[in-house]
Amino acid sequence: MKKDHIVKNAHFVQSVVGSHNVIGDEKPQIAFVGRSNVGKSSLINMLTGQKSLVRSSSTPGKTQMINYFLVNEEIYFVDLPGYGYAKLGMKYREKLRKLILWFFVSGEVVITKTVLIVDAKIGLQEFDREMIGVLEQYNHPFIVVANKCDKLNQKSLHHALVNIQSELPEDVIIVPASASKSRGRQEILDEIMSE
Ligand SMILES: Nc1nc2c(ncn2[C@@H]2O[C@H](COP(=O)(O)OP(=O)(O)OP(=O)(O)O)[C@@H](O)[C@H]2O)c(=O)[nH]1
Ligand SMILES: [Mg+2]
Repeated sequence: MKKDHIVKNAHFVQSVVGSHNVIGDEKPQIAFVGRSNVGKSSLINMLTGQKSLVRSSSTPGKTQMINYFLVNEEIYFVDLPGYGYAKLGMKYREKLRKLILWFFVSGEVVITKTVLIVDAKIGLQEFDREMIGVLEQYNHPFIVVANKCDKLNQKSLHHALVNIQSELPEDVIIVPASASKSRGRQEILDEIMSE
């Protein structure tokens, strides 16, 4: 029987700018990655059951650093910068894209599992496809979370999920979720916290 994974406690550890000082201790790391504004920070708050563990905001582009949270004193949730916030300017956006890719390809960080978050209504975009390519190439196990599914009715959500799934490798699961409505919480925790 599959056991329900629970979050007993979670706290902020540190923010890291650029690739220096990323945490490389022996604890497993779960990476949360996705385009700006898809709800990465909100999802971490929802999963940890702490409303304001991570700053999420109506202003996208909020997360420009790598933020580490320690869950149950044993596993890191890593909130990566959001990709593609237009107001940041081309050069800076490109810098963040390189930093995100570095995180997955450098081999300096041991990532146990990656959560690629997409907006259910928008579906996969160019950056998501690039991420999927990199995750596959480097053999990083990942799941896709289709967030903000509260914005779609059941029929549209079904279509959206089928569309996204059709572009994913067969063994990759997709979890419909809503950070605002706490939907998908247990399923995601079970996927990312099982060893
Ligand atoms: N309707 C709805 N809105 C959501 C959901 N999750 C997040 N939001 C909203 O989307 C906006 C962006 O959320 P964030 O959590 O800051 O997104 P992010 O991916 O961390 O953004 P960056 O830090 O810019 O990369 C906020 O206004 C959230 O309230 C959801 O499940 N449903
Ligand atoms: Mg954020």
